[in-house]
Amino acid sequence: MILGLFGAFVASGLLAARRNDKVMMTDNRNSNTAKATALTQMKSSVPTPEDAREFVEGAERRLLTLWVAAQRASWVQETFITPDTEEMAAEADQAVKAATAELAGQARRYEGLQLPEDVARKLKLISLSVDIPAPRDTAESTELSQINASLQSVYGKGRWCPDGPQGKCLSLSDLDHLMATSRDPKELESAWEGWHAIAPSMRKRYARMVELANKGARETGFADVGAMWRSNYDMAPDAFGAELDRLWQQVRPLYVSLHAYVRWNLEKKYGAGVVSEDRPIPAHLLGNMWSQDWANIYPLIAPANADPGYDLTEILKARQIEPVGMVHYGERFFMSLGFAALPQTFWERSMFTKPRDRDVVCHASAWDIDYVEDLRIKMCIEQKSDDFTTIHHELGHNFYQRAYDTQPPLFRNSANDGFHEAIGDTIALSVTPEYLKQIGLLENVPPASSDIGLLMKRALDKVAFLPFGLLIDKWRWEVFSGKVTPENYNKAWWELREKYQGIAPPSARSEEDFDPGAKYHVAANVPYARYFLAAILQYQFHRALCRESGYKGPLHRCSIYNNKGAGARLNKMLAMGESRPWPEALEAVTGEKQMDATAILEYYAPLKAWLDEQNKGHKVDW
Ligand code: X8Z
Ligand code: ZN
Repeated sequence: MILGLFGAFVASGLLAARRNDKVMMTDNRNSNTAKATALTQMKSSVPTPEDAREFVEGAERRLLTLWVAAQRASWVQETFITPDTEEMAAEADQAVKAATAELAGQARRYEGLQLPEDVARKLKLISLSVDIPAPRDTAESTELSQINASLQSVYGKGRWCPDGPQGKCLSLSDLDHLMATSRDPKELESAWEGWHAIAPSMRKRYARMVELANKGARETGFADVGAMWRSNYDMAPDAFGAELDRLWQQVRPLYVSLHAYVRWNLEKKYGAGVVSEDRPIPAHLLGNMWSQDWANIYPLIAPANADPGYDLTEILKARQIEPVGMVHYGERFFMSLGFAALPQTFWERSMFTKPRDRDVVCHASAWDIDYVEDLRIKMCIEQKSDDFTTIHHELGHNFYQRAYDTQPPLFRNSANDGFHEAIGDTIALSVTPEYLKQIGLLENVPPASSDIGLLMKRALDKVAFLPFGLLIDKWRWEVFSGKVTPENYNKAWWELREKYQGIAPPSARSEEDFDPGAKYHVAANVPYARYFLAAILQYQFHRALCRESGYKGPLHRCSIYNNKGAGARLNKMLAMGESRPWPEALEAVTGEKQMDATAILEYYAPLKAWLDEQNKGHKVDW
């Protein structure tokens, strides 16, 4: 699936046994014949580039089989959470982790050899192919896989039962709806706290997971799991950290302007006793459980005289477009760019809506079960605008997966993980009023005077997300490095939330709580810097594809719908998979070799100027 991929490994018995054999041979034989034999064996054991190629190809065959088995087990667990499916998913995950560890250990034999680029790249990618590496010890690696599967289940089964477990309970979907629509601060605060109460039970297990995974990372040659995650970007881990900070500095002024405008408008709405220009914004008032997407409070802060003139949620409802119909709109967009239709099995095997009779992980994801054509999405789609966008996001993963399906298994991935997250979002940026009119969902395209409204709506989703996208892994990197210990998990979390997002918890929190665990990607161990990168990259891709299509107007009104030239350019990059360093993939679409936030700044430039005008006389920053 494209959220997690797999966890860890273990340099297993096989490798240990071989090492022991060698020791016995050299130690116990004293005759000249024995010495000569040992010498020949040592010579023949110096590996050649050909050996390395044979090794990686064998490793790929072995991993592919295990990956497919783990995907199947994981699909069943996430669409039917029971103790049995959890156990089966954990077992399949452990098999992947064990094999990866063993192969990563063996790959070190080829270090220092002059190798063809593709072979060297694959050797490096073996150890990076799991997100959570397991230690060599089988008992520990089993424990780690069980912890991971159980954290995922706790999250999937999470609900809030205000009147106790016998009373009526609210699922995350119910709570999402409440957070999006309620304007009662007390009710919002209770819902926020109710959901966050699922996480304290994860705390101990999370701390143990950190210990075990770090052990695995060290055994593979990384300082800790955070350093391992940062090593996956074709640059030194520290350089990657600096790159994120550089991009954040580029976009921070835009975020700060939006934050200030939202804060004083919320103060107007709720009063200074609830929100004040002197303090960070309370996290429960932003229309989203994690304050990561603020689009739901648009009506509270909508600019006067800039009504975008339509509301996609209303259109979907009025036209009775069902979940599967919404997915078809997404598919047709990709087809308009020249991509082939999704396979029949996609429609038969995907989970589009929340089943009524069982626990599932509703958090949206895209899957490529057999790494060739068994593409699926898993979502609990509702008739609303954000789900329309998320469908495009997920299909972006699926079309990427299919574009690279003829690459060797270790290259069947995106150029870097930010690319995978950015493709569907790039397409969703082309869901403009002009596009909606073209496909018959909208009668009149709103005039240019509506631009501030349109941009504001989008910025509340995309610009508001930026610091959140950054801080999740800032927190995890410090947790994995040991800078933040379990005694400080929550404190460190809220320090980062304040520092980057300028938000505060609705009520006092303590180390009894485990607020990071109330976010899916922490419970499920999915690295998160990818979403920050995607939030920047999607505008870079959008700008390049719009140029390719010959478009000349403002970026936020450009749609590449129906443009085969743009589609071909995009496909060129997708088909490369992870076979080349990501700057080359970026260049294939944009002609640029650096990730660069000037495209997102250009996109929102009219809004930024407008916000700065409105914010005059108000406090900016926190
Ligand atoms: O997890 C997702 C996707 C699946 S890869 C729905 N996203 C992040 C989130 O929900 O936190 C997309 C935006 C950020
Ligand atoms: Zn995604």
